[in-house]
Amino acid sequence: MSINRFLFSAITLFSLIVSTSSVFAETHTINAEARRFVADIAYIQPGDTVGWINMTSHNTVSIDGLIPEGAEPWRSELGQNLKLTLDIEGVYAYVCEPHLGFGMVGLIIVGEPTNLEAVRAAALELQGPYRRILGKLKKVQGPK
Ligand SMILES: [Cu+2]
Repeated sequence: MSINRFLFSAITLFSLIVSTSSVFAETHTINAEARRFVADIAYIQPGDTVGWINMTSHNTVSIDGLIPEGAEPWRSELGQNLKLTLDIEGVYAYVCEPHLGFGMVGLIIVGEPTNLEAVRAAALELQGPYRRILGKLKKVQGPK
């Protein structure tokens, strides 16, 4: 086998592995526009990735008790364009700490919002500007 032919086979095999493993996973962009996230409610599927962009002067911080059980909490650095892959189904609530007072909060719904009632109950306990999350939660329809 010539070296070219070997390389061709190796590349073909590699492409096949890469394409089959990512065939269903998508990346969804959340744009930090002025003092809001667009989309403020992102609907994605388990295994998809969310990527926050234009995060200069912003951050994204998940809220304890307002993400599905077993999911990893997150906290980005100020100005960091964070990418996260979310595998566990449910509702995830997060805020931008510097602009929380402006209502810069967001939700990510992975698959069905199976934990919506638990998240709503936990959100009722929040204080001050964190309660802006309640308004967003009202826009989410319960699981089918
Ligand atoms: Cu912000």
